[in-house]
Amino acid sequence: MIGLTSIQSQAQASLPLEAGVLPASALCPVEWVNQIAQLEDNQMAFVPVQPRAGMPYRSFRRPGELFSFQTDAIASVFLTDPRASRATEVVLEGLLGDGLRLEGPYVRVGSERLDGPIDAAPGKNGPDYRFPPDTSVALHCSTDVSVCSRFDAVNVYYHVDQFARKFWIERMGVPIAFQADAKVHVVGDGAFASAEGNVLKFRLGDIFMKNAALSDDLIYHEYAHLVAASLGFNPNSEHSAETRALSEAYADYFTATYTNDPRIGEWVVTCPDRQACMGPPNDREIRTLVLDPAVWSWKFGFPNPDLEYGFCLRYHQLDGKCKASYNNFANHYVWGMIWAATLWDLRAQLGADVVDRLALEALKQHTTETQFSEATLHVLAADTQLFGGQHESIIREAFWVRGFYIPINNNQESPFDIAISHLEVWPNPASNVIRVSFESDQISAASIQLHDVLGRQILKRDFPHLVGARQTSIDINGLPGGIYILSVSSGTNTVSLPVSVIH
Ligand SMILES: [Ca+2]
Ligand SMILES: [Zn+2]
Repeated sequence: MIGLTSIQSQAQASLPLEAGVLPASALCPVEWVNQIAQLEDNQMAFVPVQPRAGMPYRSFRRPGELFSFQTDAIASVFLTDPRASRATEVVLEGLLGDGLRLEGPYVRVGSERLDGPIDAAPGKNGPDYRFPPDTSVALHCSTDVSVCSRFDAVNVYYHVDQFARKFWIERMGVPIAFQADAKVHVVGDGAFASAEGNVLKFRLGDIFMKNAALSDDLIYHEYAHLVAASLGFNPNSEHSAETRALSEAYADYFTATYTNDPRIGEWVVTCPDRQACMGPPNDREIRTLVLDPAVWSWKFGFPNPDLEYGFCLRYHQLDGKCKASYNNFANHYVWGMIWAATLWDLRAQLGADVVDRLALEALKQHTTETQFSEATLHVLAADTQLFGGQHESIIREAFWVRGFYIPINNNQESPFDIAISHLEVWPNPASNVIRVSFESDQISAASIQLHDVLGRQILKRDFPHLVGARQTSIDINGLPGGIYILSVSSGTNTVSLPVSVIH
């Protein structure tokens, strides 16, 4: 099984809508069809091969080493997406060899329909990639190869190459030591990346999306996943939803900061005609990083269970029914939107020059086990490392606004690193009494504190010097209902859990 990360969804609720009324249940997608594609020829990554025309070069060998010369080519691309501009003539720098194939140091691109599974796309009569754009429905390419546009692979090449050079290498100082292997004209909606073989696939579009090869932000999002993986952060479907949410969030954040636009997929998203179906307006992008913090909040571990984004209401011709769906409702996407929105909030306050570096440094500290609580500490650690901690209070405030609690360690009497483990709080939610247990690995003093969501200390209880397991009960009858943060401190460590009080 190959880990996939993608902007892709097909959620279809098929409930008939009566008399113009949209029942609440119609908004709940009943089906999540996520493509788990088996990618071909993965073993090639481990088999050293002699270079030949059209051979996919893998990350173990720098493509530049295989050719003694490179060639610039002329090309026609959309600088952003088809909505904003007409196609523009650009130079593709440093195609490998004589530039007869769409292959350079950072990416090679081919059409799955026109070039097959291996070859990169050819130019026309030499290093000339000026093909006419085709923005009509691309899906027909899946059945009629004569309508597949040569423009699409060139467009993907240009955006990956520019993002690698201008953003990752020049701006962020990230060395790119792999060549992405991109394919266009893949059947379905959306796009995906797999760090296995550094594969990118861009689909033709179907019900909810147009041709992903023409969407600059989808291209950047998927490529950002490969860069994150090359830096050691590559969660897949076996890892927790929080960790995968972080992965989606950084792919969206780096896309948004590079394009200076918080909307992801605003050109590529689509929704069939709704005819007489009545309901709220469709969302105009797949995701966005400008989100109401009252709704798009982690809520200290209790986010709204029905977070959704990317609404589409359509009339289904064959069924004669109105169908409602969302592009995002899986936890790793909607929770990722909360994290990405927090970074975007911070960018508005501190500027992209600061927050891009904070995000990159925090990402480098993440692992496939990282949860939000640890990830917030990574952002603070990044600030300490890069900026001497000068943005700490603004960072704490931004996370607080989005419902992330970052523990403050004010237990300074013991400078020792005391490991606190097995912190458990039950029942949770609680109405009369909460029970707390934890363990420490050394003889040490410890304290329990309870804070409300405004950061006010409600209760502090000190424990004498002990080692091992400790347990206590806290009477919460007098506390108003809501979310509280319970923290245990010992030595220089503090661990926290959210507690929900319900009366
Ligand atoms: Ca955008
Ligand atoms: Zn993704």
